[in-house]
Amino acid sequence: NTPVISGVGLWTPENAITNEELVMSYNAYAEKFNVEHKAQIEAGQIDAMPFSSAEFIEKASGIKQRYIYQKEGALDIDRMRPLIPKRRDDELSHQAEMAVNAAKKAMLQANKKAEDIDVVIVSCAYTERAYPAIAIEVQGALGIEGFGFDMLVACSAATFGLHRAYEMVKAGSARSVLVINPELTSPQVNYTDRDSHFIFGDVATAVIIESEDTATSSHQFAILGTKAKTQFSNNIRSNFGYLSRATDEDPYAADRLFHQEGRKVFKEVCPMAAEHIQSHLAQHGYAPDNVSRWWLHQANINMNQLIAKRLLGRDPSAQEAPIVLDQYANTASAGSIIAFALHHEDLKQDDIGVICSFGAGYSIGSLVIQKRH
Ligand code: CO8
Repeated sequence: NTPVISGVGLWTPENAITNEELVMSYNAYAEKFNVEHKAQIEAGQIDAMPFSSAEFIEKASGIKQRYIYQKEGALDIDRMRPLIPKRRDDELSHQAEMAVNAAKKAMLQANKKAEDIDVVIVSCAYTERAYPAIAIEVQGALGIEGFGFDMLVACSAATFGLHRAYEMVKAGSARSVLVINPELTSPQVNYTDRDSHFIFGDVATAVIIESEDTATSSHQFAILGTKAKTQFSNNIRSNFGYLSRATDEDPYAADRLFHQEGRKVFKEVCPMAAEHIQSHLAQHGYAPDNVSRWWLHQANINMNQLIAKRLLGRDPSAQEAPIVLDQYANTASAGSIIAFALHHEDLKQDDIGVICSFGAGYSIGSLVIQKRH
């Protein structure tokens, strides 16, 4: 009863922001701040805001642009956050809409109808409300019986969601599981922070996992095994949460948004991820050289190259370890699934691949998969 990935869906927002547009907006904001606070800056009471640069962003991260669910507001220097219209309780929520868009594509690719699916997992870095679960709203919108639930595991939400789906199918408790990652990150980006304003983009991905006995799609990957690891770290953090109404904090304070110690993350996560992947492959009797494709978490191009180099002892080719960061930026947990969605059809029967996330938590999640046909 081997669980297989039988369909993947990628929904990309219509709007994109290039590095140049982003930097123009940030620099105008910084300049305005510096003019307005000239006296305090000159008196040494506060620091002047430094300027950002498109060249730095591309070199440090590999990002050229990012997609955004709602562009309005994000580049407005009097706002610096997207303006997303509030929806009524009787309308489909924003994240559920993103999720449904990706889910329909995955279902189509897997030849699955609503009645074939038993479970919906919505797994991402943030959900727009606590309850009812976005997954249950999506389940209702798609007309799926059975049950749904939400999971939050930051960067590893997608892989950890796939792990749960694998277990349910393997145990025979579900026929097909739909795992969706509606990553609406832009409301959590601090567009006034030079170090992080460029990192994230919005996207939704979806994957169908089912038993090999029922799978009929043209591209199927058997899941040979899953492996997860977490280790607590404050180096990537958001203090946004429901307690803030009681703690009387400024709802716009910088610590309520995504913030990180990027250098520490880089140094600590790269060796952890390489070691994790190596030991996961070894559990299945494989070495990194046996792997035809690496669908790695997409946080930073230098990170991916370093991890792949540690594993292979050489630079990976663009085909071996595809990068989608240039177009999509970091999309929290969805990055490795975007890479998989765009770069899996050319693999040959029996080729081995690794899907692996790494990041906030810290959390690492991997799947060793093998092309069936
Ligand atoms: N423009 C120009 N200069 C800049 C800019 C900029 N935009 N930003 C920083 N600089 C400057 C710095 O101030 C510094 O100057 P100085 O040397 O004078 O101090 C210099 O450039 C170098 O800065 P850094 O040392 O910070 O630069 P790095 O080369 O280390 O690159 C990165 C910075 C890109 C952040 C890099 O450290 C990195 O990618 N680290 C790992 C990041 C990572 O993996 N993060 C995980 C993200 S978490 C995640 O994936 C999901 C979380 C949940 C979702 C959240 C959704 C909102």
